Amino acid sequence: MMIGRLTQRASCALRIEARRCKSTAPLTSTQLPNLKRGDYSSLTDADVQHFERLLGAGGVLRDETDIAPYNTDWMSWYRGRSRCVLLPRTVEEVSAVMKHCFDRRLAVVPQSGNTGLVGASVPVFDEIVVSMRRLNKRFDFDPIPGILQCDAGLVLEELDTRLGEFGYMMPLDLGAKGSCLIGGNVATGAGGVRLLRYGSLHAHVLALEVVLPDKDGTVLECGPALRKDNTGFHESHLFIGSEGQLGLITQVAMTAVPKPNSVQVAMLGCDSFLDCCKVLGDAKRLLGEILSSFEMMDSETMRCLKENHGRHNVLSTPAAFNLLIETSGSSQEHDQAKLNKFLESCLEKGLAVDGVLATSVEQANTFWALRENATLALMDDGYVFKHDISLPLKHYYRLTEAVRERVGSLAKRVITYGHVGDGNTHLNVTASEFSQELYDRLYPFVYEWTTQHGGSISAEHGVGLLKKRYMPLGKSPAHLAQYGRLKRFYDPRLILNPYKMLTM
Ligand code: FAD
Ligand code: 2HG
Ligand code: ZN
Repeated sequence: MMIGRLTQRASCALRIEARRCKSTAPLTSTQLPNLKRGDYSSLTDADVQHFERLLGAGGVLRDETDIAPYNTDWMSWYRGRSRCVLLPRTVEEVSAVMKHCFDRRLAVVPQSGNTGLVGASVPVFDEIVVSMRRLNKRFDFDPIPGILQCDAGLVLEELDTRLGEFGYMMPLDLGAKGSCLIGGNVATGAGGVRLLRYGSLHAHVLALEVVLPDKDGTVLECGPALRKDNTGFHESHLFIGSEGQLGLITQVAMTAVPKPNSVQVAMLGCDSFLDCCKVLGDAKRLLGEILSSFEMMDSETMRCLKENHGRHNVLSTPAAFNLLIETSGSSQEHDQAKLNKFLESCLEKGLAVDGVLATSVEQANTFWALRENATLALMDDGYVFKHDISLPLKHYYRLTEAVRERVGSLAKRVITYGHVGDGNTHLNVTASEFSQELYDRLYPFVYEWTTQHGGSISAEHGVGLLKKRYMPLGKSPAHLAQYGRLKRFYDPRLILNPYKMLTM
């Protein structure tokens, strides 16, 4: 029943790379005819020559086939018409690029791994894409205080692996870890499956280096890389979740966390969502400091994983809800005893109808593969309406039920999985293709229901183009006006990632 120290978990990296090459999405400008191109300059041959001088020929992509993956988002919902992708390798190059774009009033989209799920990382019209992929040289880690300083273009999984050599790991873990870049993670304020244990990026980011879209391409050092610094406004926090609206993040300093010696994984089946909540309460109480993930997949998710991917549930008793519970700690004996006691108590109290502990690293990876592949499995249905919502737990699954009732047979599936330990639901509605009727049943219903029940329209994926129109549901006019003033302060010509999160 027991497992030892877990090594790297499988990730969706390869599948993500494969998907990135498809560009079947309709043009965004055709989908959103009311969205008009801003008053920006158009790219000229002189601009291209200037960029080639700054970045070298390999730093400027112009070929349509090479550019196609940068124009389309991971979900293939949106497609822009950029004719130029820039690949700077240093902060000086990013600064020179932004200075030129400011001078010429050229619109720019910062892009990292392009795994974002709200259409924020791709152009809408002909914006220049500044890809951060090649800004990936610096990796400095001081293992005593556990502080990492690195270039923004390093892949999250690579950072995790390199930190592993020091007995540390990243406090952040998500299914796209093989493709997303740390700068992109910071810019989205990504959450993931370890947030319950280690907290959000706000708890870990110490300092950022950011290039501003102003006349000098100013390089801003936001904070020293210290655990404690109580001078000034802690500006780096403003860039966490800023979605490329305020500046380009070029370096990140953050805390890493010691890699646990013992990782245990269990799956529990519950008959009701109320029971899931009671199990969560008990997990917090009985597992305490070793609880590291508390994820949920409903029975529809399990059915989809089986039908579309041939992946079978690890529980033999079918249950309405499947909980994936992970503990991470320093003592295998202690952690196993705690988890065993906890599982027994859930079964004895009748909160769970079935439960299984992973007995090997391979088995634990199989449990996690179910959760991490849910996103990919449901895409095989055809079209996905995706939601990333925060809700008080008492309303968490009521949203799914309300949506099921509302869409009826118009949907192929209404699926929910998510970071239930953080109150973060991923409600996904699938159909064989885009349906306007289904769309009209879903929106604005889903987001209005969410805010009426004390939730947030975005828990971790951000706003982007997808949710921009619903921003007023969660933010007052005074808030939005303040955001507008901030935007103009950092980006006076409004050249950075236009048409997205902030309406100007
Ligand atoms: P991109 O998608 O390239 O960019 C995202 C945004 O940041 C854009 O607005 C872009 O303009 C901006 N940006 C990018 N780089 C910079 C920079 N250096 N400076 C300034 N702005 C920048 N997200 C979660 O939160 N939790 C999850 O569990 C999770 N799981 C996922 C699983 C899968 C299979 C997939 C496909 C996605 C998942 N995501 C998840 C969403 C996504 O991976 C995250 O939002 C991630 O942080 C995006 O990083 P990226 O490098 O791909 O950024
Ligand atoms: C996850 O938690 C990601 O797996 C993706 O945030 C969510 O597929 C989704 O809807
Ligand atoms: Zn998530």
